[in-house]
Amino acid sequence: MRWARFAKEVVMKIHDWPTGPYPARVRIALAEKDLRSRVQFVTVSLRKGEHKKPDFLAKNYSGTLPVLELDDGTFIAECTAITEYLDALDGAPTLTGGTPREKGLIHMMNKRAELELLDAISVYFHHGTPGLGPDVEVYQNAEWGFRQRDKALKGMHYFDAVLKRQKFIAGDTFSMADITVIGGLIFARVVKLPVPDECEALHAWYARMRERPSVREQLSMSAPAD
Ligand code: GTS
Repeated sequence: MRWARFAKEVVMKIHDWPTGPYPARVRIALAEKDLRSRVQFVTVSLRKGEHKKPDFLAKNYSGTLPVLELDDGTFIAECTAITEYLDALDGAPTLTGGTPREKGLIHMMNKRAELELLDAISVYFHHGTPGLGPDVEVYQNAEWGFRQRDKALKGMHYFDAVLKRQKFIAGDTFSMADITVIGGLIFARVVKLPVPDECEALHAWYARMRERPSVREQLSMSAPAD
């Protein structure tokens, strides 16, 4: 496909915070797709609140990382959207599904991984802990934060049950949904919310995930190994 060949030559920029759990999702996807060498990373300091400054908000209205910048000046935010873009680049998607059924299931489980785990832990981090510090966290609601922490714990049990009946989060192949749960467990470690011991299938799956070079490399940056 001509467009795919063209896309392969383009160097992309990704604005991110190298050790962040959401940026980890895109970095793992890049490694899985062998696209790292095509990306220039631009660090945006979360601790200094650079992601809430007008310069950055002009790139991503939501003020979150990561953001993909294409060479025509297009900005694509949201990990799911960025992963879709990367996965479509070579015309041979491996992370977001090939058939309509795979795509449907992967998107459903990916959204569940965000709602029930990763986003819940993120809210806990920003509301139930000091988060990024008083200069950046201008509004905090601890009660909301703790409710989201409890939701994430329930989410861990849910994904444990899923993994008792199938090998990967969205079925029998590794996908974007696995990467999102990995992001959730990276964040869980940051906020010291361990996966309960009884979630044996989730523990076993994560041990397998950590053997993947893409995940191993990211974990060596994000957090000390378990
Ligand atoms: N829905 C967004 C996505 O999927 O891209 C969420 C992105 C997100 O929350 N990113 C974090 C962020 O910008 C980065 S990190 O915490 O994982 O490093 N957080 C800063 C903030 O103030 O929300």
